[in-house]
Amino acid sequence: MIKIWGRNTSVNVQKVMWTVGELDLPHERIDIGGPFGKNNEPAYLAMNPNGLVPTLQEDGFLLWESNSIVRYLAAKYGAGKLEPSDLRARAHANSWMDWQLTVAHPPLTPVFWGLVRTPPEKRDHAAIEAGKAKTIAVMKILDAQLAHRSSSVPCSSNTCWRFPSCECTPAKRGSEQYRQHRLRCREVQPPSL
Ligand SMILES: N[C@@H](CCC(=O)N[C@@H](CS)C(=O)NCC(=O)O)C(=O)O
Repeated sequence: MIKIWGRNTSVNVQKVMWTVGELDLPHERIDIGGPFGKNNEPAYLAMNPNGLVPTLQEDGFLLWESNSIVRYLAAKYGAGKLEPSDLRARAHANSWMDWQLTVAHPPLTPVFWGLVRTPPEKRDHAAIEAGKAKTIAVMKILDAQLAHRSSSVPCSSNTCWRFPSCECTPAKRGSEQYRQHRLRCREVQPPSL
């Protein structure tokens, strides 16, 4: 049985849970980190010396770094599907994953923490504005790249609600099929429609 250690409010845990959901893998997720704490206790540090979430545990095998976990699960359980068998297609997927972690995510952190997790009187507005400007610049890169390829996501995918550009029409989104998609997303609740 696969165990995922990490609170489901963590974006890095969420990407692993999304993968677990896509592959429909039996699993257990254990709340740790954030308000749950325990991630800096010796027992957890023995699994992940960084004291961060997520950590994957599968029998005696331990793995940390969210992208590495996603790649491991995709390779083991989604070869040729979630993990492209074409090496160049896989390399492109890997490059966007690395881009997300190293380019897109860092400037978003001060914006998210400043606006969502910090009370108004304690906000560092300069840091929020700088992060916002950088995030907009970075998202323009993504936008320009997506302009050159099909951005529609097949309606058969249980990921559809996560993509604003999904080919699902509002009518389809109200359908039983779409409701079933949403139900399959067990760990992360979809936004209200
Ligand atoms: N590069 C790491 C970053 C992991 C990370 O920064 N995790 C954050 C949550 S998103 C964390 O563990 N924060 C401490 C906590 O939750 O207590 C990864 O992708 O797994």
